[in-house]
Amino acid sequence: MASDAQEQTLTDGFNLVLDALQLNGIENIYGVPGIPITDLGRMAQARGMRVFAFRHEQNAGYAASIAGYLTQKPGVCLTVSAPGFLNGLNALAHATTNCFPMILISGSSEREVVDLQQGDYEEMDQLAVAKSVAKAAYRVLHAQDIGVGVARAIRAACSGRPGGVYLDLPAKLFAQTMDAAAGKKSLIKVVDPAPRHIPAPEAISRALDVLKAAKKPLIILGKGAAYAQADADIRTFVEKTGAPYIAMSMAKGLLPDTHPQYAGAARSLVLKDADVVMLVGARLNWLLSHGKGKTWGAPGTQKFIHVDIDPKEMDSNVEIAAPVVADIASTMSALLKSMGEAWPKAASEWTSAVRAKSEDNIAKMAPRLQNNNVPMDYQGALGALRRIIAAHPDTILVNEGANTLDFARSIIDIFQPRKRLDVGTWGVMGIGLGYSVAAAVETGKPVLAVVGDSAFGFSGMEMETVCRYKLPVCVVVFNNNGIYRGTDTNPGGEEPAWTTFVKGSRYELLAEAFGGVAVCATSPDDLSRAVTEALASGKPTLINAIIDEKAGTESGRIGNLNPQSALAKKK
Ligand code: OXT
Ligand code: ADP
Ligand code: MG
Repeated sequence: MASDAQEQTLTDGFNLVLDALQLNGIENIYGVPGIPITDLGRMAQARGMRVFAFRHEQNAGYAASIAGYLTQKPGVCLTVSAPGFLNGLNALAHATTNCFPMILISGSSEREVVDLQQGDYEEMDQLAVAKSVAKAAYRVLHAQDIGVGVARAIRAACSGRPGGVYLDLPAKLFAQTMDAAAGKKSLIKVVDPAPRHIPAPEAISRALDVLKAAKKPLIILGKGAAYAQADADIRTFVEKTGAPYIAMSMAKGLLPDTHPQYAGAARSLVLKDADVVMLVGARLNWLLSHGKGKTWGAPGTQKFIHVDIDPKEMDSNVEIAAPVVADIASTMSALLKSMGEAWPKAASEWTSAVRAKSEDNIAKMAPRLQNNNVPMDYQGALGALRRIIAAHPDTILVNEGANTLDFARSIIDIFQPRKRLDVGTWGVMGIGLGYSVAAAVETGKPVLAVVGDSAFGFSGMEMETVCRYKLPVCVVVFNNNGIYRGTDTNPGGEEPAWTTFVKGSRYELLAEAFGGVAVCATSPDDLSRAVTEALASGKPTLINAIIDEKAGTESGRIGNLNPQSALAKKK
């Protein structure tokens, strides 16, 4: 047996992992316990770290991913081996795809047994599986390498284009011991985890030349711009150009959506008619129709300026006349410096035409947002929520669904940066409750989650998590009895159509089950009252909002992506 003196000088894998995280300012962990990581969570809690246990790793992973987006520090998700790891992997892929810094730490089984495929408990070569969806993936086999492993994971997650990193920690590692002083020395505090990428002066002057020559400039802000936290400079830059701008969904609120230059309500017009388009932290992917086709102007009539930290993004879909490969914060300050005091504002012919179109669309929409119809339509229900967000602009809106997503995006104005969190690049259902938990934890702000009834089903059990941690989260389920609509019938028999759910489902009872506030809202007035109360009380609340089951459309605003709409066009 070791003497007391000897024991005091030893440390172990458990402690070194936690030491390494804390040394780098990571104090929150999202996960699900089990072999071999249960004690890691217990020890983290004993140190005063915050460990949020979920009911499913996918939701813990989404929480970690959005924690990374909101804080610029990697969000950490902790899972058990094989099945837990795989449940978390979806979120890791999501983080990589959306450029959010995240680390998925999974316990794993014994290397010797796994590699010989001898059937270990939860046997899987997790590192190999993770590699294809992670920005980087590492495995640590020795206690003395934990510091390096964690440091590399942090640097990989945060630097350049952020993304999801996998860190594989085999069970044996946690129990390894080593001299405590040597262990301490082996840890690394990552210096400057996201080094600035300063734009080249010629890239800045090229971009400004293109911008200056524009007759009809347009700025598109994406979630990379929101992530960059260069809010004041972005606003100053946009205002200095006088150009119309649109915000991709999670960039809404970088400048308030009520800003006179905001052209969200003239989206089609500006994408088609602009002669110079400046992308800031937004990719020309499917969400922007790849920068070509009928959404855009005729080929060759539009020039692109693209600010992005990843050089591979340039020319990925169309020619980029002025690439600025750099970080957005450095780019904005360089642009502002070079623009000087007397930068010409965008021509008023263009800005007035855009403004007129926006005002026209906004005026057309306005009366529908006032309706108090029962059953509710999307406009009536979201009109009520729009007024609440306008009155409480620091509320974080989490939004998923199809119609519930698409209507909310255009109806609910956002007033502050990083206050709208949604399905992101993959249009994924299931982010709702995970995002809500992390948004509340990381920011301390109230959260309003507006989710379709299908979307809610992917993470609904986390209502227990919300109630357990007593988080100020109000979930509104837009209950239209199904995916897109509740009216489908099965063309081939008696069983329910595969897009429909039990009619009249009582989603609110899930809150009641866990001691939260449960409300069924049948009118916009009801909904308004219930949400106002929830935000005022900060109590976990679930509101079942009854939406007309006929009100939605197939796939919301992206029905054109269904193969049958291509078939219909051919016929
Ligand atoms: O300019 P024009 O005239 O074009 O008009 C535009 C704006 O100018 C105008 N506008 C305004 N007018 C007035 N006032 C204001 N303030 C204003 N603002 C804007 O409005 C229009 C539209 O503007 P918008 O929205 O900016 O522009 P547009 O053209 O829509 O933009 C294009 C896009 C592509 C950028 C945009 O549409 C977009 O961001 N779309 C994202 C779509 C998306 O990601 N959808 C989610 C996926 S759908 C599907 O896959 C679903 N699934 C399958 C599934 C998924 N996804 N995941 C997993 C893990 N498994 C399965 C499922 C299961 S959805 C789904 C469930 C759905 O059912 P639910 O019950 O949850 O939801 P319900 O549908 O409600 O029942
Ligand atoms: P959206 O969906 O809002 O259009 P995307 O996720 O497509 O946004 O694009 C975000 C882009 O922002 C990515 O290409 C990413 O490389 C870039 N990005 C993220 N952070 C920064 C940063 N700090 N500086 C520059 N570019 C960034
Ligand atoms: Mg629905």
